[in-house]
Amino acid sequence: MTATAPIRTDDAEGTPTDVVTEAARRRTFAVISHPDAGKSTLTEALALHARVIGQAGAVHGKAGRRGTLSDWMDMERARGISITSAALQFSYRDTVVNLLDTPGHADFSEDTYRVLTAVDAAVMLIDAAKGLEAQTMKLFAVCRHRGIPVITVVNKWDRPGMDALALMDEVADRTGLAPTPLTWPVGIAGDFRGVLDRRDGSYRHFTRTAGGATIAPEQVLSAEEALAREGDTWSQAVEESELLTETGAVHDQELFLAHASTPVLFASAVSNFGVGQLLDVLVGLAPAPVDRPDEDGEPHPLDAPFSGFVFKVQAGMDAGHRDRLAYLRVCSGVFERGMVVTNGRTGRPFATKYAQQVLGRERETLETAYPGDVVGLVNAAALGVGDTLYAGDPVVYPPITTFAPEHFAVARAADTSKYKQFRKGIETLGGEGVVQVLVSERRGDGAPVFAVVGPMQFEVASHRMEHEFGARISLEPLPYTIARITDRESAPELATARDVEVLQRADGELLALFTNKWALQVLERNKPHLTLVPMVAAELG
Ligand SMILES: Nc1nc2c(ncn2[C@@H]2O[C@H](COP(=O)(O)OP(=O)(O)OP(=O)(O)O)[C@@H](O)[C@H]2O)c(=O)[nH]1
Ligand SMILES: [Mg+2]
Repeated sequence: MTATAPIRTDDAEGTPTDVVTEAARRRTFAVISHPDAGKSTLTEALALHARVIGQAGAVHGKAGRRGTLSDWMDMERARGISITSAALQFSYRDTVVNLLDTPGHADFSEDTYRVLTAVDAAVMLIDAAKGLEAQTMKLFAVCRHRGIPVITVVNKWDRPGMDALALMDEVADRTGLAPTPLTWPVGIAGDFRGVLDRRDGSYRHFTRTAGGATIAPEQVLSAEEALAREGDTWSQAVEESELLTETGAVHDQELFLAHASTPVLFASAVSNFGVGQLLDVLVGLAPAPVDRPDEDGEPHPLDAPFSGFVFKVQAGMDAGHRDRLAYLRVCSGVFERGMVVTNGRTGRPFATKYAQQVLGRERETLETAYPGDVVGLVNAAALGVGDTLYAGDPVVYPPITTFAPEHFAVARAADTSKYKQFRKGIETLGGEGVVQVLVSERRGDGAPVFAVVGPMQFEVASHRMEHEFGARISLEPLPYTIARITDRESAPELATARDVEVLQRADGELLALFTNKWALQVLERNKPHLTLVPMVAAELG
């Protein structure tokens, strides 16, 4: 697989082009949904359409295994699910696309949430047969909360599923967003022939390719030709589309950007149907980067000197090199490889010599980046999630929330002679946020506590400790279920209470753990002077 040609960023004279113009041709978005709706498949289909890769599907996985471009971790390939988000940058027509494929599983929702802090729009997938699933609903809520415009894609239309109009009703009733379909399916779910393009009334007929490995040929037909070809199936699509128009389900750019409506497209990611339309919609309708609010809510101008923030840290992408990649979202100015920037958290300089453009697991050197771009900074041991980097006047972007952990377990090295590897692994996984790592003097460094939103995070941490760091661990579950942020003043008194334990997280925050809500309520009632601040619950984001 070869990555895209380097993205042109300089004009003929070699001087940097206008940062505002460059920002205007960036589209930075996340693909989100309930597990299994087809995010990684769609990600690959988009890359295929943009001609970043030559073939989609089985080609990238080993025989008998499924593997997509963005699912690179061995555990992901083995299980067929995404565990960690992946970034892809490519150009399409005159647009630079920064796409982030996220994991759907609720246990990894912190990772998805981190990505949502770094994007300007989201593509929400709905499985045509399953409709709005639990995680989909939570993600719609997170997008509303953060004001992220959502483009909805009804996927898997090649399989039997729900009625298209019924699906639109469900979206309207349950998300509060008015669905405004841009395309409408010709053929019921399971008999996907093409789409009616509601913007010009034309028929886009798709043709299947072997295994969906290549772009599906698309034929554009007029309404008359479509009627002659598809008969009643076409007429039904037209009637339904007219019904939608009568009820006002028509795209309105302002309402979309204001998070009041969501454009809808119909697709089959696995057959590459409807994927070209989605790319065009992303280019045409998805918002470009705008001035990003800083910590105080003050918009920081796009054309200010370089600034950006780290929204994700990932190690272990390259078993041969054991490096650590920090994903930076550029918010203002021009990023140039080699520039020395300041890390706002530490005040220390950071040299950006090893900046890369990321394409799943593949990477290549990146020279210049503009607002909206996602830059991979290699061997960035000094960078943590949420750090702001800047070149000019100091700016601080809002911190990235960690979610309230609900499961806790003590980790111990299975083989005590591997203690060094154990320490290194724990530090790395904690830094990435794979698990939150809590320690206390009483327990000692050899027995850190893993705190997680969902138990699959334990599995990922164990797997990576063993395979990446060569330090197999045992995990002993603890009976706690609730965590609150506390402080140094309250800690001694909390430590004496029953069913409570205070531990320190790697970022210095003190967490009080409770076995149940009654233990917490009793303390809150009897000792109101104690600091016990709730953490963000996973469902609220
Ligand atoms: N029939 C059909 N199957 C699809 C389609 N898109 C994806 N799939 C299949 O659905 C399964 C899940 O696809 P993924 O792309 O891994 O789904 P995902 O949303 O990335 O899953 P997570 O990242 O684990 O949440 C795979 O077996 C895909 O081949 C589609 O359009 N039609
Ligand atoms: Mg996936």
